[in-house]
Amino acid sequence: ASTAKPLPPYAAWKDADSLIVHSANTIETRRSAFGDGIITPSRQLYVRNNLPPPDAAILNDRDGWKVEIQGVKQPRTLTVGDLKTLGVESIATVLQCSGNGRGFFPHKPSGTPWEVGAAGCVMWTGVPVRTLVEYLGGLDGTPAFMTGTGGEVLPEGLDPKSLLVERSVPREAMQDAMLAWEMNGEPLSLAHGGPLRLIVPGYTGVNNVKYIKRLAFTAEQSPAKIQQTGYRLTPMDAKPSPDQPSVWAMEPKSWINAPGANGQAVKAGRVVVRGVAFGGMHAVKRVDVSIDGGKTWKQAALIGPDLGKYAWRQFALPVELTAGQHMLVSRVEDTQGNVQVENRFENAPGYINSSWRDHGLAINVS
Ligand code: MSS
Repeated sequence: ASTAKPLPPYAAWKDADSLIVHSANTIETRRSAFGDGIITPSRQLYVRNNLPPPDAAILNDRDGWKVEIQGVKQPRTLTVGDLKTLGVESIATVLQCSGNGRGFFPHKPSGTPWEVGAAGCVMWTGVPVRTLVEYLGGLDGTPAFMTGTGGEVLPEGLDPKSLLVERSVPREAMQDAMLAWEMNGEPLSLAHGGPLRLIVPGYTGVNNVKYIKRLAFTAEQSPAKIQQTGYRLTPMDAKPSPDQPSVWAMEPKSWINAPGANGQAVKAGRVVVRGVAFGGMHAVKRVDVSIDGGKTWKQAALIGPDLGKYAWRQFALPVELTAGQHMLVSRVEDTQGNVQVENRFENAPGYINSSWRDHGLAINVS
């Protein structure tokens, strides 16, 4: 459309046709652009930055990038080059913004009105945090949190705590966490946090700190605003406060991407309904699909490879569609018996919308 905003320079290499540019720091994948492959191609993956990304010059010497490790027996500053000598693993995770699905909240929370596209399934390569901690002599005591600090240069004259991207997650999350330097088989781009990024599998996007310059095991949560009052499940009529639950673990969620997303034409007859499903912290057990808005359900097949419990699964169900309006919905169940919620959990900032109703795909079959 003529009103479409251009991709910002740091993301100019992305596929504009697959993306909705809400702003220079919020770029969403179109529902019709997810495709049927399990890994979301980097050129189609959403972008969210709370601050403008650092200068691209930080990628000139990737192996020279420094990260300070604290809260271990032998605290040290290591370079990416050093990290590469310690170990390497790959893990596929769903990267999903805490506010994905915010656009379906009827009270129109402030923030980007993401629909389904602030999410993707990504392959990361780097060193496991537990390998790093072991190398540095183990944890110093039993700190409650793992805290990652983003490497953005903050403007002067403002309280750094009001801007700093620093997030704390419960210490247990270190078991599967990684410091990653590669994404989908390529050196990590600036848009996605290169040269080095913290990956916290199962946790929402904001906890996956880009351009990480410090990883600390801490007794307290970060004093940064983004931790203290930002990203909290604030009740509808309340003010954000540190005693409200922090946005951490993701919930079981699925949605349908085809046929008919973004107004694509659908002909009556046999079609294959396709979508993606994930459990958040646990593997997907099954996905059910309904073509009548949730009145009747049929179990879909999980297709494609299983890339582990933090990745999403693709699902497919062949159906016969008659001409007219149809509401396609899907519902996932994880291996622990947790079922995707029917209705969103109302909260003022519009986080963690996992409602299968909200994510229904209304199509017009001719
Ligand atoms: N990191 C940093 N350093 N900075 C910023 O800003 N953001 C967040 C994460 N990390 C940031 C970081 C968010 S918020 C998100 S989602 C994510 O990131 C995204 O990613 P990508 O790659 O897609 O862009 Mo919401 O929850």
